[in-house]
Amino acid sequence: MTHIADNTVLSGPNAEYIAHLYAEFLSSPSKVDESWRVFFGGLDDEEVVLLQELSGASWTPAENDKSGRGFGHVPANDGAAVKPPQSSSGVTASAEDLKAAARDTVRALKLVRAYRSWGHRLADLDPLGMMDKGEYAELDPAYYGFEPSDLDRSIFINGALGMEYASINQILAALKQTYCGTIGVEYLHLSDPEEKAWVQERIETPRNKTDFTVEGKKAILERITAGEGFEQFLHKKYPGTKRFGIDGGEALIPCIEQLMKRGGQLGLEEIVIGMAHRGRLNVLANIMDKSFTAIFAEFQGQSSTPGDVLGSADVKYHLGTSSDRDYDGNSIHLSLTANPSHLEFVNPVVAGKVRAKQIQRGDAESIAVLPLVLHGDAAFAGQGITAETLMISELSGYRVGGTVHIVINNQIGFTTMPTFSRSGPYSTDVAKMLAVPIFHVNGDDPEAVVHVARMAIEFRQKFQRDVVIDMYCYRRYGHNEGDEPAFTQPLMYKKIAVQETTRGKYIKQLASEGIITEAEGQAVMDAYYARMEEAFQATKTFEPNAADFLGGAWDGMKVAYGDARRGDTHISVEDLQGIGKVLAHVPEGFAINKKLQRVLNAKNKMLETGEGFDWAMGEALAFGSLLKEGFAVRLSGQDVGRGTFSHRHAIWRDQETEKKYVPLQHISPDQPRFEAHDSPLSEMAVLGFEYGYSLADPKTLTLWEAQFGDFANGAQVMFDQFISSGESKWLRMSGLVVLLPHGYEGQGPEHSSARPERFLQLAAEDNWQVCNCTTPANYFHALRRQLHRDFRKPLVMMTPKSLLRHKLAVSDVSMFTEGSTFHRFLWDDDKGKLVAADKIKRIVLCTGKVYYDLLAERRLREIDDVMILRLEQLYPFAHSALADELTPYKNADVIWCQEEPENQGYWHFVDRRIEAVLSDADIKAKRPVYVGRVSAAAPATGLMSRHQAEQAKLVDEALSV
Ligand SMILES: Cc1ncc(C[n+]2csc(CCOP(=O)(O)OP(=O)(O)O)c2C)c(N)n1
Ligand SMILES: [Mg+2]
Repeated sequence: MTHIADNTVLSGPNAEYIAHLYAEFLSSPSKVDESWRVFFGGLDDEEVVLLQELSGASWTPAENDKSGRGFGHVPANDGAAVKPPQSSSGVTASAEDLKAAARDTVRALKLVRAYRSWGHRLADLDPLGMMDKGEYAELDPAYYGFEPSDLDRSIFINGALGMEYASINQILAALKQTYCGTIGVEYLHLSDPEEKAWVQERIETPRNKTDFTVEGKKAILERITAGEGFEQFLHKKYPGTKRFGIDGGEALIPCIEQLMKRGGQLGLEEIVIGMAHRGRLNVLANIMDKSFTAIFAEFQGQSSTPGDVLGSADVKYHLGTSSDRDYDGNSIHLSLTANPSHLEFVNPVVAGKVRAKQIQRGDAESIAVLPLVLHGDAAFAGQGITAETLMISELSGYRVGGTVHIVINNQIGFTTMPTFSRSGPYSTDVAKMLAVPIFHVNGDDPEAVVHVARMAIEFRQKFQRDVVIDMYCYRRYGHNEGDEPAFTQPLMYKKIAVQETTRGKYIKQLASEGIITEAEGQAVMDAYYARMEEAFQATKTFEPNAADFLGGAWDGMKVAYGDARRGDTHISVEDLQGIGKVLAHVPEGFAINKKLQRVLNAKNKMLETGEGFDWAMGEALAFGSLLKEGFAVRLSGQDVGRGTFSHRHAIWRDQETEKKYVPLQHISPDQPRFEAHDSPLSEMAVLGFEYGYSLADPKTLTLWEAQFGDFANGAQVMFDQFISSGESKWLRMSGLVVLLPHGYEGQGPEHSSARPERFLQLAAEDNWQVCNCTTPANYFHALRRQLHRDFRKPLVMMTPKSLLRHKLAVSDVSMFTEGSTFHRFLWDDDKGKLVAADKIKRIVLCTGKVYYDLLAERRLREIDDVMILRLEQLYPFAHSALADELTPYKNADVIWCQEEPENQGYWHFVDRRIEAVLSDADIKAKRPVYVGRVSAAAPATGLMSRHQAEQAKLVDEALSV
């Protein structure tokens, strides 16, 4: 290869000249001489692109460019033959020199690109030095044809890495510093050119390093000392007690500290943190400022909340809390979300909370409130909820302006090594789906960790997108501190046993830099220890503060009380008419769908006659009236805008333009938000998000609707671990409404049952409400009741399918207005036509749609001595009201009739409860008798004929005394 003495040979004009020749070559190869033809013909696609970039011209493909390489436009040359431009020294470069230079340049740039792509694979990420990095030919200059003798030659690289010219050796040094030090950056997968350029510039210019001031370095030391000191203190005082220590990953503490500090400078005011077990106590103490004394008291088995607080309490590494931190005058409010043991499931809950807080603050840019989620390496890679939560992060209904993720990558999951934990090289690979930067960093280089944290928060605040920090570290002890890790990882733990702590290493580094002496480093620890020792002594006289409960947005709320709990939920006739008009009004110029117009006509008829209000109208009136009263409404789930069963029509589409119109956004000029979001096809993340939203905002009616009720089991963890038990475990209320379409209508095993038995089995200690309403008005009151009481309880509502359009399942205007309210059970519609109470032979207790089947059949058979009573609310069970109701029917037998198989539905839940009611009511029947489908493995048959036969049989049995 030719050596080129004049290193300006491929400066701008020459590059442009070559590009020009190339364009000529493409339009007709014969336009350039043979040697150029050979040269150009030998370029691969990447080299062509590099050449194009090099010329600085923005070229558009010419018509005669058949190459598909986008290289057609010939730079203007006034038609004159193109001459090689002169170099700055006045020498005209020879064609051979130019070719050699061009070849050098494109190959050097290919090397640069390879490092940008793959350099992270050679980065020094593992503090234990055990990671197998592999070998990558593309990262070796020889791969591009550079011989050892070529390595010092100056090459034009057009500003890459901040250099115009550099030798391969210089280029390699810069690349290794930037991409293969203790930080590995994955960013070439970013699809937004501005974001990609920002990251590149941000890492390449300073060679991916911050030169910390002496103060900065001391602050980092102080924070890793806190991280280490806290764990060591607990290790000594409470040996063998589970704490899921951060030992080995102490750099987490300065990492979060930097996010807060830099974030505060960039407009951050609040952080909602979600995290796993690992390091949770340390974060509570060193980030959230939870008092050492309270933490130590918990280690001694005491509660850190006062004894009069109800609830089951939870283990110390799960509870939520909040606090305020101050940085250079920027105050940051922190709240740590309570989480269950189930790893990663807190992620969407955090996002939902953040969304609610952003709306409360009017933080439209998502600058003020940040979700910060910490993960374990195994959990992040393994749990599907990670992907689901990432997937919803950029959707308009669920955006929170980017989450900062920190993976505490201790290179192990319990006893499982990374090779068995994931298919890809990194535990963070799933995050690539978002095309956001991923910073891998060696946790034993705390300065690198802090540098990365700074870039991460800058990226998030600038672009409002997720960003991932993957902090490689190790786990000094077993999975918990009582475990023996050498059973399974003997070699790793031999290494860890002799591994000096991050803090120890950093003190040595600072000493070698002349910043502190080792003794001064120790003094930082001694001071921290003294504070903890003092706090430890104080546990003897520890009195817990008032529980962190019902503050802020929850001010004025109480622990639930009372029996009927109706709330004041009726509305005035004027309001009903006013809201109804808005719901049926088509704005000027809006091309309404013809079928929808018929639905609106029906609504108008309801308003005119005051009769026949259907389910959708009842719901819309509930939403509209709440909006009118100043409560926001947020509904999300699959296809909720139209409604799975085409009944809701909360969002209309202009038939010409597809423009959206949302009637409930036009209730009054100053109304709060009405949001209806068609969710992605996820149950878990979306339900978790809405639950989180409801935790942060008691003034918004927050609803999640399943497409069919049975799909709710795809979100089972949310029901079990959060919604049903959150208040008891963590003292966190939620007024979330869950709508679950349910009913036996011959649609087969998968679309009949919302599995009410599951929700009833979870019902205890007043944890939630489980309802199955049969009238639009009762549904209306149930929804409004969610906000018209001074406590919040989740509501799980079985909702109808065929009843959406059933002639009898309607309400009239009086059922919404003065004097109306929610009813926990509903009387027989034909009560007045039945025989006197003491002559009634049978009471059929039931819930839901089967009531209408029973009513129709009884009318057909003209039976007048069987009364049907509907339970509209299964839990809390209206024991005394039902006893009062049944008392007059002294001579009746009592059956429970359900459509569901005996092992499913409500029977096992109501059986003993009804028995107790009968005993209190002192009537002849001592026990209810079951009528319904026989026990079955699947919820329903897939055969219509069998379904109908079963249904007819159970109705017949229920009515045959
Ligand atoms: C969903 C779920 N499955 C299983 C477990 C049991 N478990 C607790 S910790 C753990 C290992 C987690 O590994 P990693 O995510 O790497 O975190 P680390 O403990 O290493 O910090 C497992 C499997 C759990 N908590 N949650
Ligand atoms: Mg791990």
